[in-house]
Amino acid sequence: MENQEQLDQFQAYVDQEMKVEAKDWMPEKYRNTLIRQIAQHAHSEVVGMLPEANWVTRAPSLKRKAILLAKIQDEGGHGLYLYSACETLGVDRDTLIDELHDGTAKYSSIFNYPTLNWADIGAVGWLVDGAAIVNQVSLQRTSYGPYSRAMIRICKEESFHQRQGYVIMMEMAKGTPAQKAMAQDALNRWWWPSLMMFGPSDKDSLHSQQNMAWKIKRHSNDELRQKFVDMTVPQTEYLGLTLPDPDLKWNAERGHYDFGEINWDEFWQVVRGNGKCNKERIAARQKAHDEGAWVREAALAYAAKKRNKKGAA
Ligand code: BYC
Repeated sequence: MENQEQLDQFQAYVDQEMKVEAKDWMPEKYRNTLIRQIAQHAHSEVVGMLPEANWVTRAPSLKRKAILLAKIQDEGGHGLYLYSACETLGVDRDTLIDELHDGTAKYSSIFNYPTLNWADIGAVGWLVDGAAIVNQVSLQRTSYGPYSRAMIRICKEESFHQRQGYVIMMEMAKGTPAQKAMAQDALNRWWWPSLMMFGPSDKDSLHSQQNMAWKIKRHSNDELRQKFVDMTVPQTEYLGLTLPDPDLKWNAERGHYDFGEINWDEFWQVVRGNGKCNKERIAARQKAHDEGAWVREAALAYAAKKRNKKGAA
């Protein structure tokens, strides 16, 4: 049973910027909210492989195909670090995967939008990985040690991902009028969903207040969203493209860009499973899991064989 003294001591510990480690005492609510967030993050990495995988066989050159493959492999690796970080909290990976497949666990709304053409791969790298970096740089300082260390490693790779997307956008935006139109169209479709990645506005965020007090989150959803907007506007201007928001304008008083209202109805619809690709994504993950059963069985059999050999020796 938790008592107030333990909770106060825990709060004082995180207030000193000390990292909480797997074997340390922690409030059950702290443990559970971390399992929820890290699992959602891990699921996002592996589901996030799907929209990009859609273009591996249709990449416009061998070089682009190799780069895209490397990026998608990185995402699988991120999923691995994050599932491992989550397991340190006492939950096993099979349970987490089951929760993804049965719809109990969430993953980022962004991956329920389709990648319709090659320009989308540029927009995803630039905007989706760009938004992910803004969120994850802040999570490098999260109070749970294993999550923080996973984030440090992941952020290094994400910078390359964002860059490869921006390079695709640069080539298309500076290419033929048809290529530029494709880049603009991709930007139009990915801009608002990218802003939704940061979660509901602060006033509607369920977990922010407690999670910021525990230093799991270091900045609020709206603060990070604003940071992303401010960073992306000059990048868009450099491309010669236009963000699809008539209300976007510099606010000298605030020192930030003002931007239009997000369609929260669309956000919640997608989060609740009614986006364009929710069903397709889960079906693809379930199929990959089923088809990978023999690999898991073979790995277990090999481990048992090694253990037996060691025992005999
Ligand atoms: N999508 O109280 P709130 C990548 C849910 S992968 C879906 O503000 P919190 C990449 C939220 O879970 C990067 N659901 O929550 C990979 C909660 O529901 P529950 C993924 C969302 O946790 C491959 C409810 O709404 N990054 O970059 O304080 C290729 C209320 O929200 C979303 C991460 O996962 C959403 N967008 O804050 C390319 C970052 N937003 O659980 C790229 C880690 C909110 O109560 N996660 N919800 O039923 C976080 O930083 C935080 O969890 C969030 C939300 C900022 C997302």
